[in-house]
Amino acid sequence: MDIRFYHAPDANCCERLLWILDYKSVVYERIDVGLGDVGPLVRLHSPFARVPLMEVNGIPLSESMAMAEFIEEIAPNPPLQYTDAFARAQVREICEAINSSIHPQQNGSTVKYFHPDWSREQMRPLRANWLFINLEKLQSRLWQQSQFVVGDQFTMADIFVSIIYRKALDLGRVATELPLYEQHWQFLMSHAAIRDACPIAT
Ligand SMILES: N[C@@H](CCC(=O)N[C@@H](CS)C(=O)NCC(=O)O)C(=O)O
Repeated sequence: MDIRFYHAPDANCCERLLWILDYKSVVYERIDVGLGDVGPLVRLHSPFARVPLMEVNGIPLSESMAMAEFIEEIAPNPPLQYTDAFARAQVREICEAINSSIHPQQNGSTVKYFHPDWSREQMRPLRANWLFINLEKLQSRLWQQSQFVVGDQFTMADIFVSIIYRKALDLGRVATELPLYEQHWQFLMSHAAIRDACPIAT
């Protein structure tokens, strides 16, 4: 299978996928594009001209959640999902909370739509605050059985959660404001196989 992955720096949706691809040692070609200017191919095949975009045997696939589930199906080992149907739904619940309920409102192009005169620098406090208040709300649903986000294994939910947490820090929040997320991040980084595949490992 021929996989090309269009990636932009600082794009947390891309970081989710890089982590998944590398954790599973999937072979792919990475193509770097700009976050502000994604280039003609991404503009043509991604309905909202956003990254990530994947091409599988030349056929485009957008949306990071769809890509994450596709990769899980073609490369099930090491797993980033459970076999039990309800546990799988719980993993998706958290991924979708990040992907659908938290991430879109702070996206650069969304904020630009409502504040066309703002520079990227001016957007940072609003974006950071949105992430902070929603991560605070989400945390009651996390780490209920172990230090992993759902159940007792590393799953794609750990990846979605920790990547968006690190975005909140990039935008100006500090680790002491979200101590449970920081603890989770440090826990993940203490596992070599997890850390080595992480595109933003510290
Ligand atoms: N729901 C989409 C979101 C994609 C998305 O928002 N990508 C961001 C980077 S994380 C982007 O391309 N932002 C540039 C823009 O909004 O124009 C997915 O999960 O792939």
